Amino acid sequence: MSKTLRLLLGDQLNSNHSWFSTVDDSITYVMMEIRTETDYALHHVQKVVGIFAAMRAFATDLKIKGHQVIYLKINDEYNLQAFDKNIVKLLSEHNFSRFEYQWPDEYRVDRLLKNICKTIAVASTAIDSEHFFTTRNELADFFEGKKTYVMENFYRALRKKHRILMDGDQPITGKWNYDSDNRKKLPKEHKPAPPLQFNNELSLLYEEILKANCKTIGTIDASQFLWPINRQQSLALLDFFATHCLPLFGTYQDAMTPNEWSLYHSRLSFSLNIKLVSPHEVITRVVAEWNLRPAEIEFNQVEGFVRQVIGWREYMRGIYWNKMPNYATLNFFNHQEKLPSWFWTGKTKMSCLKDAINQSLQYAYAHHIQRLMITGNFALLAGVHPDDVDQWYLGIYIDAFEWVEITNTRGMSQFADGGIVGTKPYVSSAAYIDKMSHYCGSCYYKKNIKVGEKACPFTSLYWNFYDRNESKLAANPRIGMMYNVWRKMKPDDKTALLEQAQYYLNNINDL
Ligand code: FAD
Ligand code: DLZ
Repeated sequence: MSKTLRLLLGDQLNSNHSWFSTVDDSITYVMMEIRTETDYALHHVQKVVGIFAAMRAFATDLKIKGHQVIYLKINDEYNLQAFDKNIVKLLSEHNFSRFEYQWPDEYRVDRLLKNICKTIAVASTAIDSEHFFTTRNELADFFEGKKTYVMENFYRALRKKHRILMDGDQPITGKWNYDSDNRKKLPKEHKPAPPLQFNNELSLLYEEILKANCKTIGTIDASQFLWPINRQQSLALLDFFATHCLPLFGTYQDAMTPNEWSLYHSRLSFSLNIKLVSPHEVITRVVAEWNLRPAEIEFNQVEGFVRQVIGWREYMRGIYWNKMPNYATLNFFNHQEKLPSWFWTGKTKMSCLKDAINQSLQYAYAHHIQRLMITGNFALLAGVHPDDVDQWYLGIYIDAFEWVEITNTRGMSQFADGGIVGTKPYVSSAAYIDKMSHYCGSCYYKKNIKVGEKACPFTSLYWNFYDRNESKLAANPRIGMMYNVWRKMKPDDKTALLEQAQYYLNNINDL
């Protein structure tokens, strides 16, 4: 009997994949916990534990269904700790005559697997992971010949193509995008529903990871691991989101407040990115909820969510496959600074950054506006090298995989791509942070003070950013207005702001 070895990666846990529709004794699946993957970034400990737990649960499930599975644990002595070494060894030891894999989501692994196939003596094939709405090249084809890649156009085309919230060729309500309704601050006394957390007992797995000496960041309560680690829990989280969070998702999508770490966000990104649920299932469930409760759930809530999943998520993936590997080298502003040391500890006097970083260390999660307008905003204003920024984001979040991390970080957040993903840099002074959050009231720094000991660093760094990048940004029509304000400022005020910014940049680790 000719035998086939099929590789499954840690983010390919799609139980609905056509591979699993029949049980075939000539096929063996291999899954491996390996050091090349635990070590390519300084991952959050919850990310490593979560992925290993989900991989193990998936392998067990496959075995229960009758599939043949080889599972290499991190401390197994015959584990050679790299995809290529383990595959070559397994092929020869078990006399496989074929090797198959699903197209990976990451460029590095894509190259690696293609190279393996060139060196092994057996036939090989790769197929789609059957997860996304779009193919790897769909965005490139859609924008062929265009100078800019406008996300909104791609999003509308996908809504039409997949008939989501549509009435024939038109959006069901007559309007495509409700973003302008989705920028409310959380009322002071408002208490969101507590997030659904799971109590997975993963202490033994955590001990194995400690024994393997994998270097990680962040904290964990492994006896009550809170993230979903299987399909059933992922579907429960989706259900929880649709029932309890969707009604206010859009309204408070951009809001930030201390001690509420996820507000009305879905926290589905981990389950989605490792493919325990599909974007199709997520959209279907959410649209069904809106159809059931149209009086309770305003349209801006559901449209806002759908836009994140079929708009931004698919768009970022398309940009990644269109622009890699060059994308990873882009540094439009030629930023060279190091990430402040407190990004790794949360020990800063700035209330917003302290909260966003500490919650990231505690939960391996921050919501989009915390990532974009707090940590990302600060890194950009401080002129941090995009490589450093990428390394931080690629490690710290449980949902961080390069295809969606780098496009958001280097692209949307750091504008290091010079405007492929975004039309302008996402920077702000204290005013925006105060408008959208409750951080400033309790901060050591004062939002209204521009210079002096208690001046909020965001404000002087903001003007310093515009001043030092004038030659690159002044012609951008979306920010011309800021340059008018800057030019009209009194020379003494400008000098004071720039001196204040320089002082902060010189003492960045002490802020
Ligand atoms: P919700 O707010 O509930 O949104 C629903 C879903 O929409 C998310 O689960 C996600 O799948 C999708 N989504 C929302 N925004 C985006 C976006 N900008 N790009 C792609 N998909 C989106 N997302 C990741 O999945 N992995 C990352 O490594 C990652 N890194 C980021 C780095 C930076 C600097 C920024 C600004 C954003 C990053 N994002 C990343 C996008 C976004 O912040 C997260 O998807 C979101 O916070 C995940 O939380 P959630 O599931 O509660 O999202
Ligand atoms: C992120 C990650 C980690 C930490 N560990 C593993 C692992 O041990 N084995 C594995 O197959 N996958 C792991 N992953 C996910 C991979 O890094 C991911 O599959 C690739 O980046 C492709 O997206």
